Amino acid sequence: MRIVVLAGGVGGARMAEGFARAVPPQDLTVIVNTGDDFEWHGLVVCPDLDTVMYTLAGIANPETGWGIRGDTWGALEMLGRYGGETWFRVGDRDLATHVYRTFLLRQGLRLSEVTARLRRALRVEVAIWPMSDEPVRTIVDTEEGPLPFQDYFVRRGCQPRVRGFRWEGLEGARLSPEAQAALEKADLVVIAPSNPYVSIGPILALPGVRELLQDRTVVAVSPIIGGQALKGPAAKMMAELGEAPSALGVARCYRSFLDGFVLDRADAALAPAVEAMGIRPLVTDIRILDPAARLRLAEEILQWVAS
Ligand code: FO1
Repeated sequence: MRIVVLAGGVGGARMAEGFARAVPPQDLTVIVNTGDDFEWHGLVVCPDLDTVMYTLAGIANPETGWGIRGDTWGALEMLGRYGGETWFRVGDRDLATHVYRTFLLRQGLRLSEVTARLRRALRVEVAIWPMSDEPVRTIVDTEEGPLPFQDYFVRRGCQPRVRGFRWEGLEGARLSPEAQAALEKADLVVIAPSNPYVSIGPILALPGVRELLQDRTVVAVSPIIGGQALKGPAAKMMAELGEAPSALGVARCYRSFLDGFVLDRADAALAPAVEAMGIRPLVTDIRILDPAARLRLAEEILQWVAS
């Protein structure tokens, strides 16, 4: 069975790791959001791609979910001494990823090719593809005006109230050819427990993706439990956009193409409403903080889809 996981950052990486433990590497492809990407002191940083890659390579920082375990901060300290901005914390080893990625991109390689080189060097056998080779940048429209995603997320700590989202570069962007091929061949597409607006939203906004998903078996895992996001600002964003922050609201975002929806036991009471949308619910434990839980959830989803 060929599985494609659509992923954002930490939640996406955790779900991808569960499937990476459950199936042979050639059966799994992870398509990753690049709307969070930005230029940092002249370097191309792709936080979600790196979070997925470091997690599958077994070198992710377990405390933050992003960055590299045991990384040091010498370069960042030095940048600060020069008066450079240091609110986005790049560790010394992580820095090498951005240096080498930028170097390869400047040589003319596509982001997909660069990503394949990096993950293979880290002995990651699972294919990880950026959603697009063209830059797409999430802009968060807030009550204080438009903010580039990392400015909103890291520098402002998600404080400004959200009014909506836009994607710069979307007009000229398309699904990367590798991601497109994987989706076309997929027997099962799993939408990871990632933020539906800023992690999965950019992937779905690319031309043709929603149409492709309508022809496939698609299940999504809720990033919300009991009205609270597993990680990050998803629940806060939903509330500010006038949507009740709940797993049901997430299912609604995907309803036009969704076949199944995985929600937590704490939200079991929402299952009938999911079913009423014509979507099969699976109620289980969706907290996947450790590798064993990630594998267990992936296996449960596979058994459920097969049944
Ligand atoms: N998130 C933070 O909250 N603070 C940081 O300083 C930070 C640095 C960082 C460096 C590299 C990287 O790959 C990710 C980093 N992140 C940081 C996480 C990142 O902003 C978010 O995980 C995603 O963009 C949201 O999915």
